[in-house]
Amino acid sequence: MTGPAIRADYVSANRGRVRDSYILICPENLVENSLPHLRGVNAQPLATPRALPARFGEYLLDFEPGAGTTRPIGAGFENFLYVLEGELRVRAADDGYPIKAGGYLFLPQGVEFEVDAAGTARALWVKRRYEAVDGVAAPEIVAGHVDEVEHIPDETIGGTYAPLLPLDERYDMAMNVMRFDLGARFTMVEVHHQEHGLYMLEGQGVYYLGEDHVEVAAGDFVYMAPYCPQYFYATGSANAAYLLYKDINRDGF
Ligand code: UGY
Ligand code: MN
Repeated sequence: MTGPAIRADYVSANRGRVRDSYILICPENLVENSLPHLRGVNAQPLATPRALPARFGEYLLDFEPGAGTTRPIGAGFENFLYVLEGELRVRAADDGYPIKAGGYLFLPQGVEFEVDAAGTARALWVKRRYEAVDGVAAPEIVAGHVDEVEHIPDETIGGTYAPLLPLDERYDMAMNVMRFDLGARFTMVEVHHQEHGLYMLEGQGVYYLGEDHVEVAAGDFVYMAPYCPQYFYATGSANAAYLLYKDINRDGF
């Protein structure tokens, strides 16, 4: 006897979770949201300082055709944009940056930006306050595309990582695309003082977070607080990939 399929609107089908050391938000958990000076953009917060101890913001931006900023935004923060679908046109520091899917732009604190989309587009926006250090130079604007970045094998994750930003000490944040062949797995459980914002780009897997095993799939977002034990293995029938924010090169004070 076969019963009816489990409906996504059944409460028991919810996968979203809030725990002491992590938060999982799935596409079906997202609620429409708007932000000042972004017209025609559904700007859904994934992480903000309201979530556990997060020191950064990460937002999923859905642009209607012709949508965009009504004035420059991003003042007082360093900002990072990664295009998931469609194309964005960004203007910053007297330059224009057309960004297609897989493309990205990092703007150091002090550089505001305007953005619009001719067609529908989807992007991630990460922002945080820059932690300046005496004797360390300020970071510079970085524009690129994930396909032009070297994918470096990393035994500890059983996959590869592509650093979208330079990893030197001018930068206090890393944005890495991590790729995993089907069946790949970490070779250690990480516990570290840095926090993560993880957006699943492709495939699926099981994430060990805190003391839980949690299934994750493309479109899911995970916030990992400092010291959250973490371990990933790729499951399903295709390779997996995620975009990972990490605070780096600073001592935690
Ligand atoms: O660099 C990292 O901390 C990374 N390996 N963590 C992760 O993918 N959860
Ligand atoms: Mn980690």
